[in-house]
Amino acid sequence: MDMLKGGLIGCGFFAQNHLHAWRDVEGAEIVALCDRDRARLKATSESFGIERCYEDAAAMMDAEKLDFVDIATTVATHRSLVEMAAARGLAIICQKPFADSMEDGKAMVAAARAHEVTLMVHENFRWQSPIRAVRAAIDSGAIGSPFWGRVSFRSAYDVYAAQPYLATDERFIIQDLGIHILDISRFLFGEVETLSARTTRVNPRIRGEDVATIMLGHEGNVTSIVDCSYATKLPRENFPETLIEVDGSHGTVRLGADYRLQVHNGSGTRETDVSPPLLPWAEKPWHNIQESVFNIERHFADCLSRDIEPETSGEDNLKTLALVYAAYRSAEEGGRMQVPG
Ligand code: NAD
Ligand code: 89V
Repeated sequence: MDMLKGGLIGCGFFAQNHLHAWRDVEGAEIVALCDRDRARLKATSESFGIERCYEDAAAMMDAEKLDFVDIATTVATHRSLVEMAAARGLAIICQKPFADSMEDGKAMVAAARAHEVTLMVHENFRWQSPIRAVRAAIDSGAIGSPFWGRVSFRSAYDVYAAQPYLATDERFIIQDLGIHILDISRFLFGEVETLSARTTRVNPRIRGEDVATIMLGHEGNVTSIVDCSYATKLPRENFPETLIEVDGSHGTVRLGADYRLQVHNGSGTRETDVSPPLLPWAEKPWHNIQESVFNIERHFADCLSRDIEPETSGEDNLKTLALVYAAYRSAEEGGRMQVPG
């Protein structure tokens, strides 16, 4: 099979993880880089030995023979870059948050459909191996039918140092982090019929909300709580671990700190260590997220080579995006129930 050739757009903080992971993905490689910031482009080119560099994305797409683009810019540029790539018949993997509005998200999905190109969202948290282990425990039937869940991310880690836009954007935790946690809840408990949210800002030095608590009513009468905070000062910092509780008709699953997975039912309690591997280029505590970047990129390459729809396709991600916007609407109305859409 021919090697899939990709061009990466946006050589900022998180793209460095993309590039490390692409080196390990069989059957795909990044052959060209683009960033409108010349210094970042040069530094990334030197770090990864990728010599074909562009300051303009359209110029890169027109000059290079690419199969796909990897969009690692912040959200404001996603729609124009996705439409540009789709019009040229290129497959696309695009970072989260996929879109700034439902309208933009739907337009991107429509563009990909019109040009018959694969569009996948880099919604990577559900690709973390501890999260996959929770899903496998549920799917094994060990706890019967889930009826309640909690997906929780609480931290006081200084995320603003590496990602300064998180402190200055009008909206913060639901759009940046809650989007992952809501997606995990969809992944574990199914599609959402109703939602209610409350938010607050604790840190006076940032613009948006840094705490959100969201109650979701899923199809099949499952209820879940998604709670996120970047204002929670714990004795032990868990960043960037997502902690999970699932109650089922025959037992319970708990994903606790330090990646301890506990499955309990009438036969007893089984505890396992589901720590993600520390990839050679990764560093703690980010290794959990970094491993999921490799997993999602490998999935994208696999879908392209087999011509199948990715799990976190643009179309799928519109359902997660709808939860984000419903959560903001609900919070603006003091927690009133919303139907996502
Ligand atoms: P960043 O600001 O560090 O990097 C973005 C880069 O894109 C900058 O270098 C900028 O010059 C470049 N850029 C912007 N528009 C461009 C354009 N039109 N053409 C060429 N280059 C352009 O941002 P970041 O922290 O790396 O975040 C990038 C995206 O990754 C965001 O959407 C963020 O939410 C996401 N992110 C995802 C995860 C995850 O786990 N999935 C983690 C962190 C960040
Ligand atoms: O994963 C992310 O999207 C990051 C962070 C973990 C800091 O929220 O922005």
